[in-house]
Amino acid sequence: NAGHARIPLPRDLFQPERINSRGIEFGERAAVNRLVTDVATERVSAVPVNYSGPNDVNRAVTTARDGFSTWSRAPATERAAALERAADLLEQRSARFIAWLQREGGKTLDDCVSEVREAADFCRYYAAEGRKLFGDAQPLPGPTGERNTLRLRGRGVFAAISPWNFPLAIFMGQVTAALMAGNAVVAKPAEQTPRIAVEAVRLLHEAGIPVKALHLIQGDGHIGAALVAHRDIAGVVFTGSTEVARSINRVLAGKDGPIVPLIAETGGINAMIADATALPEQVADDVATSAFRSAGQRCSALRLLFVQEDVADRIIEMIVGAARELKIGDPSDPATHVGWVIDDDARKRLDAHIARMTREARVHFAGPAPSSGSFVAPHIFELDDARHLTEEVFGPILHIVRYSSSALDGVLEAIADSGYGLTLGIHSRIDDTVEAVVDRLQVGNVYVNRNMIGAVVGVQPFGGHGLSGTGPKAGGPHYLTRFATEQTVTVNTAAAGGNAALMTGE
Ligand code: UN1
Repeated sequence: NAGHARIPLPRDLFQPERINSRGIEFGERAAVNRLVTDVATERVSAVPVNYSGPNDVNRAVTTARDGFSTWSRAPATERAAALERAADLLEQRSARFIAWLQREGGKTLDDCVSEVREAADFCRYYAAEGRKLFGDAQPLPGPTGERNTLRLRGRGVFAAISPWNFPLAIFMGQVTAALMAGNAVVAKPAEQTPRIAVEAVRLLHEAGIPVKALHLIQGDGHIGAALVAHRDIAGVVFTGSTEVARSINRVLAGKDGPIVPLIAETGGINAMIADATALPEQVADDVATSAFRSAGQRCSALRLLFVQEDVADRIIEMIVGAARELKIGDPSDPATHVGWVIDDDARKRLDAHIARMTREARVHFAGPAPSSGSFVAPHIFELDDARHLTEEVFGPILHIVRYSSSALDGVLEAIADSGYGLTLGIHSRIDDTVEAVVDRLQVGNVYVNRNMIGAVVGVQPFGGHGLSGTGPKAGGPHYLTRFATEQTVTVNTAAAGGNAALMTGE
């Protein structure tokens, strides 16, 4: 790949001392060496990251409780203003964040640019929603002589556990929602992407979030479990696998003390249906984008395409053509479509799936991949039964199943039976078919005659049902309410000596 123009990267990016910071509570345990691939040199190097231990968790949560009492009383306008400053700072420093996302996340330039924008969108969207929801108490109807109001307030200390695939956008989305609702936060980013989280937290502190109200701890699932298990956690927001969401639920269920809500956004075996009336060129384009962009490492990504048999050969040929056009390689090269998968463990898991599919399914496409680095080439397999795909495969691997025109019901049944319900694509020019499919399936995000990734904050609120999560949807109008408790105040306005301020609602 030598010779491609590269984005100049900050020199100090990989200096270990940059990882430690005031207000960021970790380091009790000895440094753990994370293998990080430096895209500038294509060299894998070990970067020491200090993992937090149980004492760090305890210190962070205890300090955050303190931070909560002040932050939760700050006016909503002040909390919103801090989020808006964070959005401004993100935009001013987008070049640095793009560089970190590339180096630590292995993402392509397009993906990094979109992700920084999405992170800023989350800040601005939750600030705007928060001004409406957390401003004045809402008056409620009531009989004469009584005044009722409803207001939302923060719950306490929220645990925010975020994934490596959107290490900036989802991290910022979770944290800013919890903060806007008046909570203090202890955030635990994915162990694969610790550095971006450090920079994000620094930026939020600089934007005006009090250091005591926002803490960062680092580590793997053990430290996440210790955080969730802490007695003073008032809520958990999590994005990641269904399996981990279940284990969080078990930890929460086993705790003495208050009942703690979980907001979870998990995986999916996301399907697309293309019938005989679909436009083949558009299907091919949308399938390639949905299945292979971001190396398939999005929970929204397409895993399973159902194509009506009359048009299947033609459509599959066009999808293979589109896949052939994809350039896989150095994510810092602007021409690259498919960059790294996150790490070597991910590569091995995906390679094992590819080996199994190569034995058991029909291979339509097996792309070339550079021999060094954690690359997985796009693959296209055809299965004779959708039920052979039983779990989410988090990479650039597309599975196709043909169906006959009389078998659409069976297709919908297979999709429903998976138990997941995150994204769904449908390509058809028959309105009745589209309506019937949308109506039959409990799926969080449905995309008609377009690709099925890239939900825009505030425009396509994102999140699913069943094995795909609890809702409410991120980037949607109901999200913030789940981070808050509701308080109804009923005042007997006829009573003498009542509290004057409460009576007038001031
Ligand atoms: C995820 O992959 O965890 O619609 C979420 C999209 C993104 C959300 C993906 N906004 O592709």
